Amino acid sequence: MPANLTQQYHKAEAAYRRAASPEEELECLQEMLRELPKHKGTDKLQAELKQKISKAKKDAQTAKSQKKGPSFRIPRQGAGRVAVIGGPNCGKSRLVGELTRANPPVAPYPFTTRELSPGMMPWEDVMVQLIDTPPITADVFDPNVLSVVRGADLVLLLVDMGSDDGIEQLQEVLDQFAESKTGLGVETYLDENDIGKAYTKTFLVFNKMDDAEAETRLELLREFVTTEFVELQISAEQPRGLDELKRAVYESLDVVRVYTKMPNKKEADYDRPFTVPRGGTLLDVAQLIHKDFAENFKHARVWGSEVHDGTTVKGDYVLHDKDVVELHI
Ligand SMILES: Nc1nc2c(ncn2[C@@H]2O[C@H](COP(=O)(O)OP(=O)(O)O)[C@@H](O)[C@H]2O)c(=O)[nH]1
Ligand SMILES: [Mg+2]
Repeated sequence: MPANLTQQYHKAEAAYRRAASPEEELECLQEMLRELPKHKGTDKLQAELKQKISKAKKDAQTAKSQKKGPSFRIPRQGAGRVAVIGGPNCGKSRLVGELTRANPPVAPYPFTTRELSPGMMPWEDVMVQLIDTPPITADVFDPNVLSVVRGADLVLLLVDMGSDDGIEQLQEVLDQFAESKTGLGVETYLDENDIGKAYTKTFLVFNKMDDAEAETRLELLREFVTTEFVELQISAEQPRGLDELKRAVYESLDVVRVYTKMPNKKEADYDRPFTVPRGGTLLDVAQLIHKDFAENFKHARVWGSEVHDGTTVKGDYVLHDKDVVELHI
């Protein structure tokens, strides 16, 4: 990695990884190129970016002429986005239904969920967006599922432990991703040796552990499939293990909560925290409130566990979980 990449560059790179269309990819790549410090040490990266830009331009042209565009446009909401994926009938819709207020159709036959359906999962005082997806098999792999996985902060890969087919179905899903430019990873990252390949952090979730033969199947599964993903055992139906799952999901997002307070008010707005990635600054929060707000922002006072109450700070102040901030413009 060349030295001194700006924060803007890293943001554009993260957005590039999530891009859902060639147009978005192009915008992000152009931003990355603008933000890249131009010197000998970045020659290689510059060349790579230019190569990707010309490819994205072509792709954007093709997409335009086919007039298809991405058919999935679910706005991001809440502290993060989680894709729930797996083979047919493994309980994806049931799980999303249990964890959110959404009501995706649940049925004892495969291929019920043809479209993507989002729902919001409450955890403590924040919300996390879950997206239910159509099943993946050796024959069927909806490109929309790929875009959702690519743009997600976390993937829950469900395995049907209530059926003898669960192991094979899991293998089929893993095989599909192995052949794709979108990968399932222990962490989220861009593959530096394979242009355009991006991995999204994945948890392996064994569902239907209430089934009498689930334990036996799990032992068998371990003989055939090895992954390094974090593993969780649940029953969406019973339900069992869902609190642990929710906590693990929230923690994996690695965000901090911030409560804002108006200068003229005594109490902060504790109902609706803003969330920013850990390491985020006051300016990031100001940006979330309003673009103008970030531009006109002068200073803030902070109350929290790591600072003296009411300390005056500038935009580069790094936030801690549950800080209360009073922004002044
Ligand atoms: N025993 C048991 N059945 C479940 C569980 N989760 C889902 N199911 C059942 O499995 C079937 C498929 O569920 P569904 O959510 O539609 O699967 P999807 O195709 O992955 O969305 C339904 O009959 C559910 O009631 C579970 O934890 N235990
Ligand atoms: Mg479904």
